[in-house]
Amino acid sequence: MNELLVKLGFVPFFAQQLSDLSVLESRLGRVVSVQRSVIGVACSDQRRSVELSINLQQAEPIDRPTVGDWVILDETRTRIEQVLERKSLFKRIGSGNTTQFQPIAANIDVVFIVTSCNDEFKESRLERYLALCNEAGAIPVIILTKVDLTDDMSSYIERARSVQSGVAVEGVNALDPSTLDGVKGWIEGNATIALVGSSGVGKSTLLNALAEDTLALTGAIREDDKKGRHTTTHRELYFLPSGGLIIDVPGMRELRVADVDDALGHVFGDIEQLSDRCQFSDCKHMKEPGCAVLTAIEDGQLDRRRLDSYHKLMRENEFATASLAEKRAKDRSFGKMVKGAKLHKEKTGRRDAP
Ligand SMILES: Nc1nc2c(ncn2[C@@H]2O[C@H](COP(=O)(O)OP(=O)(O)O)[C@@H](O)[C@H]2O)c(=O)[nH]1
Ligand SMILES: [Mg+2]
Ligand SMILES: [Zn+2]
Repeated sequence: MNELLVKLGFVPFFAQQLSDLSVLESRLGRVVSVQRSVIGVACSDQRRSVELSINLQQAEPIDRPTVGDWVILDETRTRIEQVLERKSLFKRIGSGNTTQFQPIAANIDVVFIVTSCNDEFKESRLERYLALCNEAGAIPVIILTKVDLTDDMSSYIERARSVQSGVAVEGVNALDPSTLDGVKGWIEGNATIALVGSSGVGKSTLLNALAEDTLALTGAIREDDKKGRHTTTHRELYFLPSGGLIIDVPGMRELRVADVDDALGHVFGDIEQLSDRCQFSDCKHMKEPGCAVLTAIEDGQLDRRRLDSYHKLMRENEFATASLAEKRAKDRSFGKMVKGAKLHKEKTGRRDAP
């Protein structure tokens, strides 16, 4: 197989989807950047700036190409004709009132959930990211940056480990390359990694350190609230000289969950396990008698904060999943109506409703 495609992360999963192998030469590529309607695609012969085919322009947002996607270009090599089936996808619900999924990063193997050893650190944010990451089908690793700025690194590590049983945690000073061995261990072969986390936590700094080059701009955080400015404004896929690819995902202010039932069960495995011992099989762990989860809180075995976070994500998930289902049903009946109108027109030549 073409060496450059392999370096780009091409694996048999994608090769199997090709009916015509001649596309390998210059029509198959990986999306490395998306900026409005201009899409950067790395092919084995060169990097191209292309647009979407008319069909893809009209497709649902989730079906349009995103960073990390494998795509096939048209004959003229100016438009994306097809997006190959994804092996994993980090997605989110769009901001505002739109109940629609937006693809964030496709075909990723590992997600580095980046957070720092200061006031930015919040268990509940990590739990939210973990749910999305488990749902995406990628391995999560929590990266704790700015260990050089705390005297109490071990307590941050302990808190990070508590958000999901067995989750990997690596502490780094992103400004000191000698602290990155643990992180590098997660970048095997030509794996694709997505960097997610609030702005200012050091994602771009970490990327530059791993690449041993200034690939992405970095920005100072505000002293008063430790929040970052949005220095990185678009998503891009970068090559690491040592092998592997990294997608720098700019800080997302709003990160709602949806369709993460199983993932929540995984993140909150401790609560799900306790709930087997609740008196009622449909116990919501609010104030029911014989609730093993509430007893665990009373006994100091479980944090109240964690149960609150679980309830919050469950509610949010139920709400979003319900509105997604409603939207899908609406789209389906709209689709039927359009189809019906077309059929009617074909039969009668008239355009009035059936
Ligand atoms: N002391 C220290 N500063 C860091 C570390 N990681 C990042 N920074 C600083 O934090 C600021 C924000 O970093 P940046 O990479 O732009 O964050 P991003 O928004 O997540 O991409 C910059 O001033 C970095 O120099 C770290 O591990 N230790
Ligand atoms: Mg950045
Ligand atoms: Zn219960």
